[in-house]
Amino acid sequence: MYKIYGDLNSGNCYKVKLLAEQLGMQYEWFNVDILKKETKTPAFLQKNPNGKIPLLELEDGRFLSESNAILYYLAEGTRFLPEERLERAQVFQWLFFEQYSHEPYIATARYIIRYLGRPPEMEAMLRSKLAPGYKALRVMEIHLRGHDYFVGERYTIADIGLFAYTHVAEEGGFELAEFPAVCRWIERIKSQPGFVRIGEMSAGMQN
Ligand SMILES: N[C@@H](CCC(=O)N[C@@H](CS)C(=O)NCC(=O)O)C(=O)O
Repeated sequence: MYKIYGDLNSGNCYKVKLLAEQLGMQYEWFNVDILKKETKTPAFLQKNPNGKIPLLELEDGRFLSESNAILYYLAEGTRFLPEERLERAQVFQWLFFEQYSHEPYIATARYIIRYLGRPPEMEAMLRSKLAPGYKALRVMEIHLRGHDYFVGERYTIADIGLFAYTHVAEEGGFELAEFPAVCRWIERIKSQPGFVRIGEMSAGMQN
C-alpha cells in the first residue's frame, strides 16, 4: 500500500489526497507537522532530503516528492491524465504555471496568514504577494472564460493542481469575487465524483 506523508491543511498535500480519493486508492496517511519542524528531522530528511511534504512512499520503499510529480505518477494510465501528446504537455504547462506563477504567491500568502498568524514583520512580504497572485488568477480567469477545464475540456490533474490553493485563496487575502469564471470552475471541481475537502480525514486513509 502507498504511504503518503502530509499535512491535511496544506494545499500541496491536498492535491495528492484529492487525486488518491478520486482514484479510489487505499493508502496510509502520516501526518507531518511542519510548524513542529517534523520535515527537518534526520529521519524525515532521509526520506526527502529537501525536507518538504507531500511525500509519497511506494510499496517497494522508494520515495517521490513534489506534489505535481506525485499527481503525474498516480494519474498515469487513468482518466486524469490525457494520452494525446499536446494535451499531456498542456497538463505540464499548467502544473509548471502553478508552481512558478501561482503557488509562490497565493499559497505562501495563505501560509503567512493561516499558519504563522500574520506576524507584523511579514506584512511587507505579504503585500508583495498580491500583484503576482492576482496576475495568476487573471491568467486562469482568461482561460476559463472559454473553457470549463484547463486541458481537453475535461477534469485532469491540471485542474487538481490549480484547484488546491485557488479555492482557499481568500485565506491568503485574495478576493475571488472579481474572477467569476474561476468561481464557476471551483464549483465545477467541487461537483466531481469522489471530491473530498481540504483539511479532512478521508475514506481511503488508513491512519
Ligand atoms: N514544490 C513543492 C512544495 C512543497 C512545500 O512547500 N511543502 C510545504 C508544505 S505545503 C512544506 O513541506 N513546508 C515545510 C518546510 O519547508 O519546512 C511541492 O509542490 O510539493
